[in-house]
Amino acid sequence: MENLEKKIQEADSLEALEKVRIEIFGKKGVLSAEFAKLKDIPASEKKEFAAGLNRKKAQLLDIFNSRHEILAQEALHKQLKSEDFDLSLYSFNSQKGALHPVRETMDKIIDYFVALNFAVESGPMAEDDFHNFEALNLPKNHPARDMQDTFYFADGKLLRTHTSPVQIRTMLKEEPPIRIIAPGAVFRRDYDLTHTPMFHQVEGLVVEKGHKVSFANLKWILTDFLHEMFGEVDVRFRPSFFPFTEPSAEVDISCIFCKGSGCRVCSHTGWLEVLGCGVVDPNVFEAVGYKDVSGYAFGLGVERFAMLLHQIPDLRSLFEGDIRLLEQFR
Ligand code: 2U9
Repeated sequence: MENLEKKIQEADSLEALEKVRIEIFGKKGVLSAEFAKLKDIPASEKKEFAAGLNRKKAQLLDIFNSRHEILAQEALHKQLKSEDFDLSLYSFNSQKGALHPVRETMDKIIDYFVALNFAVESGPMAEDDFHNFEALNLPKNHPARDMQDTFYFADGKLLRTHTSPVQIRTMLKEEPPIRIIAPGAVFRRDYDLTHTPMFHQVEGLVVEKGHKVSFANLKWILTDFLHEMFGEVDVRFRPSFFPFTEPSAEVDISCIFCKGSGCRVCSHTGWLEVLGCGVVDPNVFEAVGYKDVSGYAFGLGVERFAMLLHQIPDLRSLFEGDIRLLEQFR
């Protein structure tokens, strides 16, 4: 009994301590043997003997527990030290990460316009009616609001259906000249092979004092942009309609798959629609309090660009999070 304390203190590893534990506290251990002596002790001394034994046991357990904690700490430190690794070491086995094709395409688009001195602006995804519709010449009950099936919140706010409210907010806080792009996620109630309820747009807006900018400037910049993105393609502007631009146009490139001779991707037309654009409608300028200005705007869907650039047939595959898609873009 005398040297049990010393035995515990001298155990120099968790394994050694475990042996001591069994030796002292085990079924066939020292303490069990001591308690067994109880039956041979006269009744008058039993109580005192048992109490003394229990005190000794509690004391030994205390010592054991603190020794165990010290050794466990030591073992942990030892393990952590042995697993220490050098982050600066080069590995031939490194796996390359990849940008998601939507991110990569968006960066490419942004880079083009940033090189031409466009600033990149952003704004809230939860918008109000004024910034998403009203200020963009889409008054309540305007039939064009049906073009965009909108997600509404209970309080009347909505998920922006385009990034155009960013341009509205920019014009409300700044004076021309304005030269911005607004990249970001937008939301529409739509889901099929070519539509997802969330997708990304890059829209652009240029505003100058007086009559400095015209459709001609718009044509030049978008033609140059499409050549930068798709290489040597033909570009054509078709008359179209948007509430926020007048005149408006949709922009096609000659089909990059069949070079214009007709295939399934271009529905045998030889052309792929890639952009919408126009001269900013005077009603939009009026809504933000701009006078005597001229401007043009354009918009594009990033997923559509990514699909064409990487020949991805189903838009939905961009959002399924399947690693097998991403692996192809390392
Ligand atoms: C302001 C004024 C004008 C942005 C424009 C388009 C034409 C357009 C579509 C392309 C594919 C949306 O993602 S898509 O479905 N966009 O056709 N967007 S003009 O015009 C603006 C924006 C803001 C203040």
